[in-house]
Amino acid sequence: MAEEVILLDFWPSPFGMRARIALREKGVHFDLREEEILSNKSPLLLQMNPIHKKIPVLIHNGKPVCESQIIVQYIDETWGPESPLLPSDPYERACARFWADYVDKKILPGGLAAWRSTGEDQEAGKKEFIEGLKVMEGELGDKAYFGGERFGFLDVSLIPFYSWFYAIETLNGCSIGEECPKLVGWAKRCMQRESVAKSLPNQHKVYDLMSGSRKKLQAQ
Ligand SMILES: N[C@@H](CCC(=O)N[C@@H](CS)C(=O)NCC(=O)O)C(=O)O
Repeated sequence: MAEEVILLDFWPSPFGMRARIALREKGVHFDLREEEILSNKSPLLLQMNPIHKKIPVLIHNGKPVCESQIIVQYIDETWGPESPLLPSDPYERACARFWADYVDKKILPGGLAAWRSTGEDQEAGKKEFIEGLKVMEGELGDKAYFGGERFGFLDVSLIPFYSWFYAIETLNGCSIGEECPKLVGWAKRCMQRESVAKSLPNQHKVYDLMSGSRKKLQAQ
């Protein structure tokens, strides 16, 4: 029986991008279903993720897997063992998971505050976002990818935020390229992969969305 793989998604979501990249890295054919996440969640989404009611949800032969980092690990364990995303060494695997968690705890909230807040909170958000990226740049060092020569789990976790860079820079008057040149070099390297290039939206489209929703929030 043919496998059925459905991804409930929303185009600007960095979490959705992780799942898209991982599926494409593994060469899995999937049915991408765009959700109207802000205004009209589908009955399928509510049924498949009744706890959080959020995308992404991967539905594999009718069974849902939720939460982007868990989805990427599920994809890694289910398909393409010859091209693993997570390292085989348990300690290196633990480190990759630690840093992916750091991305969600530091870079995500910083980026959200730099996007949605104003005044001091916006400035603090921008600082947190850039500080987090600098820490990640230190972790990258001189390697091609976070795991060394191979594109892997931590690259998948962080690269979606590259699609936010132009918007964060424009809304906050900063240059991430000047602050983190090696990290931007890494991001450009990742963008040469088809899996990544196909999964990240255009940075100007993300800017339009962010600046539009920012104006709406400020008008409230
Ligand atoms: N921790 C979740 C976060 C997922 C998430 O926040 N998804 C957003 C879209 S970017 C969503 O579905 N929001 C709908 C809502 O909050 O109601 C993950 O890693 O998958």
